[in-house]
Amino acid sequence: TFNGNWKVDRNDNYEKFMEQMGINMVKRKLAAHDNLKITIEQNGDSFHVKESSNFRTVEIDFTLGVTFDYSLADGTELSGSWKLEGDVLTGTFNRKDNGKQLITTRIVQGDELIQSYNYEGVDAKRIFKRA
Ligand code: MYR
Repeated sequence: TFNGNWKVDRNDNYEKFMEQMGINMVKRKLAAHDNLKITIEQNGDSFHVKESSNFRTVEIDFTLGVTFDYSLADGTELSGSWKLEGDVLTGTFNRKDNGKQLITTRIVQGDELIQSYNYEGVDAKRIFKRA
C-alpha cells in the first residue's frame, strides 16, 4: 500500500533529470536537497496527496484515469493522469509549455517508496522512507 507519510532519503540521477527539464543550476542545487515529504491517502480509485518541501506545501486530489493539472515548484505546468497496474502507479503527464511527456512511477518495495521519472530520454529516481 502507498498509504502513509514518506520522506525523501536519496536521489538517483535527479540532477541530470532536472537539467533535461531545463531547470537552472541554482534551482537544481536547491531542489536536490528539498526535504520532500509526501503523505498519500488512497481510497479505492481516489488519492489525496499532501506534498511539502523547502519550497512549498500543496495538496493534490486525483482519481485513477482522470486527467488533472499539476504545477511543479518552479511553476512549470503539467497535465495528465495516474493509472494503477498491479503494484505500480504510473503517471503520464505532458508539459503545457512544450507538450513533451514526463512519465513517473511509484512502487513500494520493502520499506521504501521508489518514484521514478523519465523526461526526454533521461531517467531518475527518488527513494523515500516512511517518516
Ligand atoms: C502527486 O501524485 O504527487 C501529484 C502529481 C504528480 C505529477 C508528476 C510529478 C512529476 C514531478 C517531477 C519533478 C520534476 C522536477 C524537475
